[in-house]
Amino acid sequence: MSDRLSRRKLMTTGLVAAAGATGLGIAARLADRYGLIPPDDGGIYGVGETITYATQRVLVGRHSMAREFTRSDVSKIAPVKGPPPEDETYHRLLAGGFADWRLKIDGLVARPTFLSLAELMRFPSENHVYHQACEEGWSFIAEWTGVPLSYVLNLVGVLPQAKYVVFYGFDTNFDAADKQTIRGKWNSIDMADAWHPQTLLAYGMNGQELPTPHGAPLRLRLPRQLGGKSTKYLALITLTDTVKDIGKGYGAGGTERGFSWYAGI
Ligand SMILES: Nc1nc2c(c(=O)[nH]1)N[C@H]1C(S)=C(S)[C@@H](COP(=O)(O)O)O[C@H]1N2
Ligand SMILES: [Mo]
Repeated sequence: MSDRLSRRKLMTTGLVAAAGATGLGIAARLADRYGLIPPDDGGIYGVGETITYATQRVLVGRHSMAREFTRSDVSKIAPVKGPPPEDETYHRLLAGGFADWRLKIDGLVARPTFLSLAELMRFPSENHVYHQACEEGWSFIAEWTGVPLSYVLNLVGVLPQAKYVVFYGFDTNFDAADKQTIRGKWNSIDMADAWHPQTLLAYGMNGQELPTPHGAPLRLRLPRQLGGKSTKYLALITLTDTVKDIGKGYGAGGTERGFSWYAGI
């Protein structure tokens, strides 16, 4: 596939994803034109599945992948940004080896779910060696082990209206009754990044369990964006059609402090 053709395909895919909220019919027609109607289009999730399928298929292009390294490239030192949360619940769970920790997944999903670390570890796991860069200027290469976010999304069944996946770490008051008062380390990504094959829910780093300061028990790794988007110490993942009603409505805690929401590299 030529560069130009793959770029065009990518743009089309963006349109397909964007159409999710405004015109499912348009998305379906586009997907159809590109031969991306999946065999289960007539199934329960209908057009939603088509959008998912079309997005995944087209994005699995060489040009949209972050560079993968080998184990011998792993950096000797991995800096930390964002110390472990002070949250009491977090420290109780940490002391218990996270046996009682559950990842909650809710919002625009067919099956809201709680997953234990043991359950996540039983899912098909992947190792990725890629680069993580902080907006502060430092970076490192590490090997991450985990389950692709896409696997978990398929498990819970993403509803077609979903446009963003929102991640809340334990250093966020994510259970605030009033979403406007949410403060801390929450972030969101669009569905194209959510379905991307290199987007990982990581519980391992450099062949060990994920060290506490790097986000134990579970963190996001999103290699095509700056490290700040890779939320650590995960507690809750919510699928939503809008982020306007969360905090100041900019899509991330950091965005309220001046960082751009999209941090693609
Ligand atoms: N929950 C949470 N996630 C977070 C942060 C944080 O402070 N809290 N810091 C972010 C920033 S700015 C970066 S660069 C990376 C750092 O990851 P590391 O500590 O594993 O190097 O985590 C991101 N995820
Ligand atoms: Mo960062």
